[in-house]
Amino acid sequence: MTTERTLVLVKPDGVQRGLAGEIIGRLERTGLQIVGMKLMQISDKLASKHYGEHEGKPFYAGLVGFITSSPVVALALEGPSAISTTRKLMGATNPADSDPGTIRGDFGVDMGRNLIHGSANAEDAVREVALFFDDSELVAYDRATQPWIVE
Ligand code: D4T
Repeated sequence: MTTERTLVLVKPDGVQRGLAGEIIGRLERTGLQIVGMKLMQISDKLASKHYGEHEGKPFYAGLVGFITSSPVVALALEGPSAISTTRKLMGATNPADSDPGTIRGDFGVDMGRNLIHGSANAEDAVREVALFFDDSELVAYDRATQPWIVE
C-alpha cells in the first residue's frame, strides 16, 4: 500500500444542501487524514484549469457554470490508497448508476449534481492538490490514533 494524497471537492450542491459535514465525515471515518481543508469560491480560471480535459465537450459549459456557482469545500486527504478509497466511497460519476452506500448513490439522482469530486489517478491527484492548495496550506501533523489505523 502506497501513501497517497488526493484532492476532494464537496461541490456547490453538497454545500448548498448542508451535506458537507456528512460527506467529509464519511471520508474522515475511513481513517484517511485531512491534511488540507478550506471553503472557497472557484474562479472561472481555476475551473478551466481543473476541468481542462473536458474542454470542447457538450457538458463543459454547464460543468464550469455549476462548479463556479457557489462555494465548494476543498480537501486534501492522505493515506494508503487514498485515491481509490475515495473514488469507491464517491460512487459512479452518474448518481443514477451509483450503488447504495456510496455518497452519490445515497444523496444524488442527477449526473450534473453529483456532489463530490475526487482525483481519478495519481497523476491527476498531484496536479489537482497543487492547483487548489499552496504548500503553506497543507499541514503535516501526527495523529495519536495512527497506529490504530495503519499497521
Ligand atoms: P468529477 O471529475 O466531478 O469527480 O467526476 P468524475 O471523475 O467521476 O467524472 P468525469 O471527470 O468524467 O466528469 C466530470 C464531471 O462532469 C459531469 N459530466 C460528466 C456531465 O455532466 N456529463 C457527462 O456526460 C460526463 C461524462 C459530471 C462530472
